[in-house]
Amino acid sequence: MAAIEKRSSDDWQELDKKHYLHPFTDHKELHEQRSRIISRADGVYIYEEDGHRILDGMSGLWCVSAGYGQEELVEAAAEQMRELPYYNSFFQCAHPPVIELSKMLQEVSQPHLNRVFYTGSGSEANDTIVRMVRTYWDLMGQPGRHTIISRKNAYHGSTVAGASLSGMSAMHKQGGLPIPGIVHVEQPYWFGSDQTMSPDEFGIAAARSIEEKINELGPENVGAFIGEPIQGAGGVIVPPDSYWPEVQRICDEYGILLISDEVICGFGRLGEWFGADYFGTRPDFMPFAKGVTSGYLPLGGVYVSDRVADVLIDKAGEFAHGYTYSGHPAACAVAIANLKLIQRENLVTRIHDDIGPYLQQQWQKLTEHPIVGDARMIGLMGAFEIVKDKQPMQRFEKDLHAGVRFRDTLIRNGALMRAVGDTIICAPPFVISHAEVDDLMETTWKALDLTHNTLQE
Ligand code: PXG
Repeated sequence: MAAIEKRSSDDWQELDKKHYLHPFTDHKELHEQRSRIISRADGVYIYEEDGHRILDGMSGLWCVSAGYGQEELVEAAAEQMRELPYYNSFFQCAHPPVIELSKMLQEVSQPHLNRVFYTGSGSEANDTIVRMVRTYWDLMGQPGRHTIISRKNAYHGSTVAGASLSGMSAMHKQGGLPIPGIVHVEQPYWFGSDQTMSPDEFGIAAARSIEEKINELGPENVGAFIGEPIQGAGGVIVPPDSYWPEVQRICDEYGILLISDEVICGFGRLGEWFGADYFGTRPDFMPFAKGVTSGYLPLGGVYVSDRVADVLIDKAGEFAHGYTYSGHPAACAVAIANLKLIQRENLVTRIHDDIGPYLQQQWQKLTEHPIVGDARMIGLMGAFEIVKDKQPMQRFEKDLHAGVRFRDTLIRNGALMRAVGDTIICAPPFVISHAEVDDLMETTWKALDLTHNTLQE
């Protein structure tokens, strides 16, 4: 028997209004319009209740790497739920899926990342890290080192610690954040700067803002630096080449732990297994979520380096932290099936050598459009900037909502990307075909032309 009744779009929208509080949503605005009811999906396409087909250029919320309708992921969950739907790893217990997954995760990561702690989400992973960083330094006899440096416009989650690590002022205003001991420095967003420096000079300057903060606070008070290899939710901010090597140098010089937030970049998105591999950093922690299960079930976690894990294991006694769903067996089984699929189909190499370059080449051409000022794409993670003038660069007036206009036009024409202000971001499923890339780009050009026309009215 189906668990969910059949209802019309109107009925769903009405019930939604009455009973459902959405994440990151202005409900007044939502209720004046109507929610978009997505009722099924296959491959790279999602379908609205009325049958309208949309190419999902965001992989859900950056997570459906393997695409929709992968039977082996569905089967892995069903089989595991029949065998053992739930058991925990508290009180000296474990189960095969969580152990097997931990071994597989170690095999795809850098050699010093041998241990994994599980959570239900990326936010919980970052909460875990805040406690681990501070506990590590306590155990090392340096309890002053409780401050964690993050960046403006970063996104690290919505829990109290996750939102504090995030560098978004709108989030900090709600709920009295950030919590003490979390500070924010400059992001490496060259296009958003006054562009007086070369990108590489700007990258060094952005990294040096970390060093300045360390010296301002005193190195004995700083425990860690956290950054997304490429900032995702903030607008796919690709740092200049000079940035990450300089950040690594600073962390090494001051003995500060490096946290590479791999919730979006991890598991192949950039054509390498992790963003840290792409940029050549050696993190002490890697929070992950999303792509580990291709979003089919919720699972997150933290890779912990030997440097930190050895101390926690030897000296912490009981680390009093954990979740009911840490290492949920069905989620772990889906993650195992997902990693096997990515490996068998060589999806990471495919992004590196084939579909990545194919999309990147067409993406770059978008700068030939009169309202596109910059286009960037690494692996299958990209953005372009909608601008009024290119030289000197000038944005459209804010109240024209150029980004949202483009996004809505694009969706009406059958493809989906997200607007972060007038920055348009894109991260399609790894399985997207060449023909589907052509389809995505054709729809993008069409929506750009239509948006351009309405902006001139
Ligand atoms: N770190 C990073 C880098 C993320 O992108 C999280 C942590 C938190 O993960 P959870 O699983 O708790 O959501 C994220 C999540 C957007 C958007 O609009 C991005 C995320 C979540 C929701 C919306 O781009 N990223």
